[in-house]
Amino acid sequence: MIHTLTLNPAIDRILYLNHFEKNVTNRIRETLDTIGGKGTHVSINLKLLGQDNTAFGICHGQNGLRVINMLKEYGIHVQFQHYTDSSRETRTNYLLIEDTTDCTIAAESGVRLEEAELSDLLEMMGQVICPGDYLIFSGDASNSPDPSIYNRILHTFKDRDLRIFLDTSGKSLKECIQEAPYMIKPNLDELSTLAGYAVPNNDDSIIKAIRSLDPYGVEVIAVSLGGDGSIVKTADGFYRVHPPKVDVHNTIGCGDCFLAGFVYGTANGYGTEDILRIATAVSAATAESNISVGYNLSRALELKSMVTIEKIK
Ligand code: TA6
Repeated sequence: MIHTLTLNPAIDRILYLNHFEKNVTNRIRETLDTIGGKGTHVSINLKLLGQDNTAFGICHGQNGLRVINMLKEYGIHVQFQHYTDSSRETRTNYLLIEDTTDCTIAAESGVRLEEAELSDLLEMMGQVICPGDYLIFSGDASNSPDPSIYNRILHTFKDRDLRIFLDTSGKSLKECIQEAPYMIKPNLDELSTLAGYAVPNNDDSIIKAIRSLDPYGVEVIAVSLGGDGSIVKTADGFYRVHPPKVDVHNTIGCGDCFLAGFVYGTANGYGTEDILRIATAVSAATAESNISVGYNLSRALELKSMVTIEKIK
């Protein structure tokens, strides 16, 4: 079984405007609320591929209820701890999407979690997770009182031989990589943080930085380069992946969708190139959508044949 974990879910409030300019009044043309938080997005994108999965998480108040209901609408097994006991509300993230397709996110810090809430979550996860399952840690965890929360979860379920996919940033990424997750998906900034220097944006420098992470024993490192595709280290070597040219409406959520495609291909026994092909195609199809989660599946399948993959090392 595949499970995602979202410790800091959100409502994504999408603000469409012609152009965003600092220090002036910007007029919003249209707004739209959808579900936010990287783990919830991975769950939905997996489900759109036909892959059953469980979404674990913690949420609060009315926004939390909306998050749960949106996940249920997709037919996902929802295992969220929902608290209504105080004035705490699951966060709202503001996504500014301009006509130029430039995107900016202003993310709230989210509800500060309590130790008891984390304990409840761990207990619930313990009842659901089985040996050999896939667990996807996705998104911000800076709202946790325990900065090593992902590590703690891994220690708790050490005997269950889980396959861990990690897509986070900051301290959680630096801490959790120590536990040798199966896959990480850093962008260039996150790779620079891990490598300890500013990695220049060219293939050779990126490969060198990925190699510097060898001591951590992470099998797959997929460095996302936005519209320029990705460079991916796998057990078979390094690959340069070029996405198809698409009519981009918004790039928010493409990384979550890449991860969902990668997990889907891996769970369904695809070879490396086919995994990269499906991950890149669903991600490109997401860029064609004007919201932050979801894509047209038949379009994604059509785009698969337009992904170019080179084995580079
Ligand atoms: O990748 C897009 C997204 O999942 C949006 O839903 C947005 O709310 C944001 O990322 C949340 O990211 P964070 O790192 O704060 O968990």
